[in-house]
Amino acid sequence: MKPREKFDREGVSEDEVRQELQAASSEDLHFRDGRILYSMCNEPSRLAIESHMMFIEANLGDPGLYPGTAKLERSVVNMLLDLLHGDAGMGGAVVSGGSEANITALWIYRTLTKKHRVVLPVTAHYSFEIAARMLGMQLEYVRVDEQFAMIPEDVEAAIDSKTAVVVAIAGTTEHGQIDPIERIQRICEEANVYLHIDAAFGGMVFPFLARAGYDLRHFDFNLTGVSSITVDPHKMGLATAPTGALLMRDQAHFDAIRQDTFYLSTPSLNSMLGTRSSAGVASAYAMMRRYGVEGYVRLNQECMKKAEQLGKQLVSMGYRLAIKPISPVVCVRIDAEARALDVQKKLREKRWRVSRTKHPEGIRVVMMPQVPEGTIPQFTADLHAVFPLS
Ligand code: 0PR
Repeated sequence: MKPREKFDREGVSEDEVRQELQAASSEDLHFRDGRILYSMCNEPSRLAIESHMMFIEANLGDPGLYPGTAKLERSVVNMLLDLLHGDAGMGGAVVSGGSEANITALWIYRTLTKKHRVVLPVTAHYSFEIAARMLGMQLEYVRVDEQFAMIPEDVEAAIDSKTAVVVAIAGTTEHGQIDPIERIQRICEEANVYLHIDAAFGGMVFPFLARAGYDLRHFDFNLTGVSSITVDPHKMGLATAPTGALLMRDQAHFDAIRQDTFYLSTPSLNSMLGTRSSAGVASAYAMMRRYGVEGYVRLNQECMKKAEQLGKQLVSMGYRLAIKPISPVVCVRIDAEARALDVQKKLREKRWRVSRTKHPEGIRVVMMPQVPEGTIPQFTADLHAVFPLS
């Protein structure tokens, strides 16, 4: 399909519009085809889509018109706070995703502290780069250890009188690793510095895996030094996109970004965006109510089983993993960037979509719920064909 060049004077029939949309969609990849192996998003279920559609016109940017939707938002925030050992007295907002949540968190800490330095690991998601560029903040990257987790001593050394916030990650984009947050939060408490946790991916993975008996590092509000958490229902939470959340230990911290909106149904707002999709809020609510904690435990156990199977198979074939998977993210080391690019390209020719990692060089897949059962033997055979070990 060629992109249209003009906005025609007259409209066309609904059928013509449908055909054009169909043509565009047929060029897209779809989760149902089972070839997207690196996405952290999910294939929405019928209930997620239904609830999304039911709230398609609501706008949380003007919550006075949509009190029912606003209650759903508070319910989603409260359920997430409960999951992450917070309480209903804490604050939170549903936002468009992990990027907006991370940018908003840094905006809040920049405003509260009037400081501009951010201490974070080299494995941090690129949304922190965006935040720093938008907010005039300076990123102080600290090293990670051989397991790609932050080194607490380096965090301690990097904090100074200009530090606005320390960022640590529960579920890194590249490896699904958890930083040693228990130790980092102690350092932050002693230094009297805010600590933001990016659990965009891990927030709806690790609490459930922990309940299933996995021995994992702690990262949530149970740790008193944790000031805020990003968590995305549109990843393992099974909500439709765009749906992320920013949870704040101190609800009043949202006041730092409060904006007067005198002509709307509420006098002020405390989010980055004006018009805000409410459809994701509804689908997050629907999926969390439908699954319950135990439903997510089973879902995450299944994904983890697939990741462990894949990891075992790769190791038995002689490949080296970056880390033993602790979440459904699996990374295969490849010695050089050019080689990793080549493997990625050749896998693409075999219709697989995987992404690359930088720390260390490699390729990465994520065993999300929509990845079909039969993927592991097919994928590993194709990987072996394009990346044979000498
Ligand atoms: N924090 C972490 C740890 C993340 O992994 C991500 C995104 C974000 C923040 C930002 O979240 P949003 O993308 O919701 O703003 N992680 C995935 C990634 O960058 C997102 C993704 C999903 C990318 C599907 C591509 C894709 O096809 O890999």
